[in-house]
Amino acid sequence: MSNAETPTRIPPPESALEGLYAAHFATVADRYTAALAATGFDGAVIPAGGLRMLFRDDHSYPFKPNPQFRLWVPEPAPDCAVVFEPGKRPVLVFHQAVDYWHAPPELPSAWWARHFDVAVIREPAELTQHVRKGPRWALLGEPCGPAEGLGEPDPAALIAALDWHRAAKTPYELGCLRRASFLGAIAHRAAESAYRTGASEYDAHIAFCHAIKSREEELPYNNIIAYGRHGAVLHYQHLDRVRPASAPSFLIDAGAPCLGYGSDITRTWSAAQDEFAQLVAAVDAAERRLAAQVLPGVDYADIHLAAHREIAAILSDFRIASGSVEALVETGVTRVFFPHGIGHLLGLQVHDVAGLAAGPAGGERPRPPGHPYLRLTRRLEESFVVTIEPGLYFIDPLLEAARGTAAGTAIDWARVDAFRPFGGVRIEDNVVARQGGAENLTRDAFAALGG
Ligand SMILES: [Mn+2]
Repeated sequence: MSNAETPTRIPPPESALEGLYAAHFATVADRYTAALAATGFDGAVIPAGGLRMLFRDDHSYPFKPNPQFRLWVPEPAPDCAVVFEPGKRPVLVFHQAVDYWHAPPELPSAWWARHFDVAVIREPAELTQHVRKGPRWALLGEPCGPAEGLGEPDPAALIAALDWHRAAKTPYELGCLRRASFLGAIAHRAAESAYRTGASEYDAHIAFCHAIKSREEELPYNNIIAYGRHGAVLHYQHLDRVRPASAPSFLIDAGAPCLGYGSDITRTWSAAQDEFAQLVAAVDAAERRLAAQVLPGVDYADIHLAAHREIAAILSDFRIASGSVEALVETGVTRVFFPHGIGHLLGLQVHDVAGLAAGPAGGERPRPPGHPYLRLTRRLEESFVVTIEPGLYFIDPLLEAARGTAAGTAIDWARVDAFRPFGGVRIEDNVVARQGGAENLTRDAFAALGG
């Protein structure tokens, strides 16, 4: 973006999001009020969730708060809950155990806390004392104590009505996501530098975390750090401690957190100025064209289909496959090399909710036939935040399945073999649908860092 509406290029620190939170809080309260009324509930109990213990052990998995709770509370602690009744001040029921093994959570005094009445409990079971008898409650999450009296668990109609509206982000949420992209860009730079100076996958991962002072468990999802052929595994999960003798390419799919929101960014690098670097540049250029299509009113499935035409053109330009763009799409050649969706909604959850929803009353908007992995089929609206992530990979099992089929006859197998050691390319940005033009949070973030 370079027009006059460009937001401050370097996002403010988290404390500066304070000014946007009051309006966000009001919007969430309005959405809850409308959704509860539409589905016949008088109020909602929204637990943060608790610490899950390992089987027959005395310590826990990392705390991953309930996203419904996090929509309200930027800095959650375990075993808390929001109790919301339309027209009343929401109550934050705050669990502060008497516990000398752990540092007890401090009563929230941050900028967001003054929007709540805070009620301290010493045991999770005391939550029920803060839920009035009589009203019809919905229980949106897993209580840590007894669920009795806390309402109907996870009512589908209410969840559908609430989730539908999470696609369009409030200015506060956009601020969080803008900052998450900025932090992600900083960390990506650190990981790339580590790759270029001899680090292993594991060390590049640690460089990523260190650059933004994040613990692994705070990241929005597990980092995908893939050297060479590992890049052909879409969700490659190992972090090899030893750098391989040959690491001709580096695919990193990793995001940074900001108050519960996360970025989801992928870059691919070639070690040399070789043909794979040109392939990366071609996918990068296609990604920019696709990201520019993120506008209100656009059917997201059309961007996905446009991505297949982009991939077809690249396959043809690089003589990886032969045939017209239409033929390469129609015969399924592009699906061999680009076997996932073009992206998804992004927010409190990396694959954010209601991507396939037909409306606030539920139902599903079907995927285009033959595209089973597309996670978003809605028409974009102002302030929707999505990823755009075209890829082009050399995936052995998909290539083997194509050999001998109509798609296989279009593929130049010698060219495929030449590219296999590089694994694949994916380029992924986080983009806001805006009437005046797509706002690319990720490109803006890298640009703010210079380059
Ligand atoms: Mn993604």
